Amino acid sequence: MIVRSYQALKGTERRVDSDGWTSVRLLLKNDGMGFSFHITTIYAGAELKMHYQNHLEAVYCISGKGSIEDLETGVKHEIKPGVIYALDKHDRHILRAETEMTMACAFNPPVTGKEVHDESGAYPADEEAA
Ligand code: 9YT
Repeated sequence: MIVRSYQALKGTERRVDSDGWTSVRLLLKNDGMGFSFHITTIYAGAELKMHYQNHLEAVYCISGKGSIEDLETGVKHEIKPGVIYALDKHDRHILRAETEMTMACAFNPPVTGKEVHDESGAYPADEEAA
């Protein structure tokens, strides 16, 4: 069994900071769960264009308010506490935070913790998993 605390991990290398967001990775690939699990804070006013070509991601909004735009269709959805979005088609999207948002995110395949977004807003495929 793995038991961990967000409070304990947020001051360690499991916290990753980037433009407009910070994320604490509570579960990573080497935990062997088949997915990774992150608590991500999106800063107020952030506009994040992303395209996870190598991963599926589900994101549940715990707090805050914003929107997600599907860049294939142009459709926008309101994101608020209780709403989940799942990028089941590796959907190109823009996440906009009106206020600071706290999100719980699961990635399949799991991220290793070393990834950074490339210019297309993707994380690279895990070479070891191929
Ligand atoms: C909501 C979202 O996808 N934000 C980007 C960061 C990502 N959740 C991560 O790497 O933890």
